Amino acid sequence: MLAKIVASVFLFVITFLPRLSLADWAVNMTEGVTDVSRSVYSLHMQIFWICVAIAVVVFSVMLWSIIHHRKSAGAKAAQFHENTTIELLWTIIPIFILIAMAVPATATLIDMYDTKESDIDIQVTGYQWKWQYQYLSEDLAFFSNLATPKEQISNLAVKNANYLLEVDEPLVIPIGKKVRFLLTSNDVIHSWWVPAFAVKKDAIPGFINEAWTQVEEVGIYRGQCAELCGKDHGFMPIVVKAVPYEDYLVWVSDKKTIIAEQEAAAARVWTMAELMEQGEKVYQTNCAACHQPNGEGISPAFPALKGSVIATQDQQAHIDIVLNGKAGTAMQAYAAQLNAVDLAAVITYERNAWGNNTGDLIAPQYIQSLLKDK
Ligand code: HEC
Ligand SMILES: [Cu+2]
Repeated sequence: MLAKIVASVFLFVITFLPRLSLADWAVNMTEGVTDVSRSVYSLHMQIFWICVAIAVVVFSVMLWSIIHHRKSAGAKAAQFHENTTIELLWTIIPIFILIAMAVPATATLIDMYDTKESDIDIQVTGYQWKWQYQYLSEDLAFFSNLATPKEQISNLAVKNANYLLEVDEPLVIPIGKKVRFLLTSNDVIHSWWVPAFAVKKDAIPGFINEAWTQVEEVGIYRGQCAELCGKDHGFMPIVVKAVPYEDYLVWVSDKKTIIAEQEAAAARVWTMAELMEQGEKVYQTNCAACHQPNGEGISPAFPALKGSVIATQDQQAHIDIVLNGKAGTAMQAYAAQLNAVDLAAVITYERNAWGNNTGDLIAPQYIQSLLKDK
């Protein structure tokens, strides 16, 4: 019997040994890079060791009792009811243990909830399936989309080191400043989770939740949506770039210039080839998750655009659904998400890709006039 147990334990260890020896194989939480994340970590370790101590005491007493008072050794059960001393002990000791755990836990929670006196406020909005970041005092807003190429997702190419944890536009924040996040959602419940900051907060439509962080070290920190939010829940990662404050200021002004230039580009004349090229990019980033890269959709949830009535005939209906979405469906209003050039490009693309050879060119200037009327 004993030999058998030893053998199976040995087998178990042998099976898992190669995994244990992997350099980056870690089971514990990350310590993170903020005061809060470190206190969360040490709280976790404190409580973990309290649990270990309790387990050692309880199981030792149990094992000792099982072995020394077994029936085969002639043990007779003591027959008694009520023992005030024991009952007091097993009530009072756990109370002290609980208090010892509650005091540091409450202190950490109060700290996490203290969003007062922030230096920078950023509204984070969850969308199916991307994040929008709005710098409230800067009049600056943009979307952050998954950047992992489709070929890697479908196992047609070698996966990057940061597979599914990379985005086109990371959130940029300065180190040494208190950054407050106001979290909400445009559609379903998402959750914004960056383990290195110990920030994990639900983004709920119609509500604003608050969280904050103050990062000390320059670096790139990665996270994920932590609330099952539909088909591409696993494809809306979070990337935060923490940079020195001066670099942050430069980034803000550069970013604003780029956005202004992109908006100004709507005024010029765009050729079919330019719009198709830009449109394909916009489509793959924003639309392909539902309508699929080949425009065939996923029946019955997401309609095909290849050969669809709207995408091949009624131009106004096409523009309308892309700009305004369709209430009560997963089709979002893109007027608030994309600029005039990208909207015109993606509509032109849909009307001419996959054999939708309408030859229609939607001018960015026209879309811009529609956006202005809103
Ligand atoms: C989250 C999923 C999703 C994404 C992303 C999405 N759509 Fe849609 N789209 C839908 C759904 C669902 C419908 C069907 C709405 C309905 O019930 O009529 C639809 C309908 C459409 C239609 C009408 C098709 C027809 O023939 O009825 C067009 C055109 C369209 N979408 C374009 C776009 C464009 C352009 C983008 C990207 C900028 C996009 N969609 C992104 C889900 C999505
Ligand atoms: Cu989500």
